[in-house]
Amino acid sequence: MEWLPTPRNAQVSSDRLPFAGCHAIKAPAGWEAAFAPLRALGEAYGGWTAFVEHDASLPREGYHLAVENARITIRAESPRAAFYACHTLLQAWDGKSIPLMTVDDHPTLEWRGVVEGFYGVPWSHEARLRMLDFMGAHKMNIYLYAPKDDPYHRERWREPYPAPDAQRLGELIRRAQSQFIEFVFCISPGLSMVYSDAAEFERLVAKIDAVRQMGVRSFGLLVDDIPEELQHAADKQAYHSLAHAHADLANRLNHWLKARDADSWLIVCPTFYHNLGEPPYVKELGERTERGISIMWTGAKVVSRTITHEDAELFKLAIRRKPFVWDNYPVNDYETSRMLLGPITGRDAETLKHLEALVSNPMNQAEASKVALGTYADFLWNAEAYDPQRSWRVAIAHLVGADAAPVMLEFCQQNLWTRHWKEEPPAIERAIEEWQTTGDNDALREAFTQLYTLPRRLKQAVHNDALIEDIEPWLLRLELVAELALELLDQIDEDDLRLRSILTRLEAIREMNDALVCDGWIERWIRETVEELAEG
Ligand code: 14T
Repeated sequence: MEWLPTPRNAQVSSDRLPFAGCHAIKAPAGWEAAFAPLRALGEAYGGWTAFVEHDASLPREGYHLAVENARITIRAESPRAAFYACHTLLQAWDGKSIPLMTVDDHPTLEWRGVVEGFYGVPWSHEARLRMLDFMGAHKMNIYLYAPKDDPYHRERWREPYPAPDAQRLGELIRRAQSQFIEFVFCISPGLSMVYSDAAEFERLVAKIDAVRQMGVRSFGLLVDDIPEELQHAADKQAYHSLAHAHADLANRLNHWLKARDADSWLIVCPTFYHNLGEPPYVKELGERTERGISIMWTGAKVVSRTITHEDAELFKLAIRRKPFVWDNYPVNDYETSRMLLGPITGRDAETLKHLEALVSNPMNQAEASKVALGTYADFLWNAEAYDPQRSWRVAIAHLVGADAAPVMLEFCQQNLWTRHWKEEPPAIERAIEEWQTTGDNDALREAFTQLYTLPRRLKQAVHNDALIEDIEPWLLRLELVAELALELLDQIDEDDLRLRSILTRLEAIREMNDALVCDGWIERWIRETVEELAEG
């Protein structure tokens, strides 16, 4: 079974029964939204009835699902848990039949999700709506709205959203609700706010109140990537330190929120968000910030290749609460020529024990981010059983379908590197090394041909247009550089070197598009080979 995330405990029979939806769903009052995914199949005639029951003894978000002869029973801890049971059921359905099975399931980590927190072009409204659906279907339960380059989020934080933006925001909030996702509206006032000024606080809460009125109860106060010292004379007067100012603002905002809704939630992203708790700022923030306010952390680095449980324990000690992890993978805003299409690794079940939440900061390319995000959904739900390679395959299959999965995997394998995120060198590096010792042009031609045909094979197989649009520059670049590498091999074989023209074409490719594939190995091979041939 290609479930994503992997259920904790599933007994699946080889017996399958035809299934075309339910003709009746019996559930507790008020739980209607939880089985919308089942209802979406339509009301089918014939045997199937779903019985949904509330079971408060189950773990948080836990559910029990049984598919027996023509009868589905779901026991769930909450409507959200019932919603997840429906998705487990739907993932087991092949469009015609469903296996007899029982599933017992609940998540490893309480809060699992996405922070749209990168620099550069924010996701489109459509991409966000699709992302929320994707998250719900993969049992992720929290989305932080924090695109750095939404002007009303950071630069012009004081100004209200214009009506059309506010309307789209409302639509996002409703979509998140329908997917049982906690919508967290974040604001980044730290570039200009005078923290001690009462009028500034009023502006901040006016902005937040408008979003609160749309049904949001969770907010993020982000003061990352701002000057590391207090900027305004009034603040230097009022506060001993930056941490003092931030804690005071967070506490005031939290009181304001709690006075309006006891279930509100405030999450703070500190200025020093990557360390092991040693900066005085972090300790002071931890001391002064009231309990119940969450504090974010990216691990020991901005982009943390690993986040160990030792790291998490140190930061936890400093801030006096479990860190809320803002995980900077697969974000590519710091190196936009690259894509990150590998599974999440470098965090484990032990790490999660010390965390309150973990949200992934993805790429500007929303659809392509779903490869990594699918593996996050799996890891965060069932960390004990997490196998990155299996998860990777399944995440890809969910995104492009089983038939296109092998070719998409081939492409993903070429896009695993950035300055901060390193994997083993790509396979083409081995092929090049071998060629250097054997001089076997045919073997290398074979390897380049695979890469040259990959974009075309991928476009034939993958019918997800948004995904193709996301990766188009990388497909184009791969095709062109692999083609040029093949041309150079031909020139060598035919003893007909036109090196100047090779270099001119390479330059033209670079000028038209700055996407980098295979960690730049093909281009390097062309350049170095041309140089050697020119010398020799
Ligand atoms: F808030 C943080 F947790 C955080 O990670 N902030 C930004 C984030 O918006 C960005 O997407 C991410 C990856 O580039 O890193 C942070 O931004 C930085 C970090 C730096 F070290 C921007 C410039 C830096 F020098």
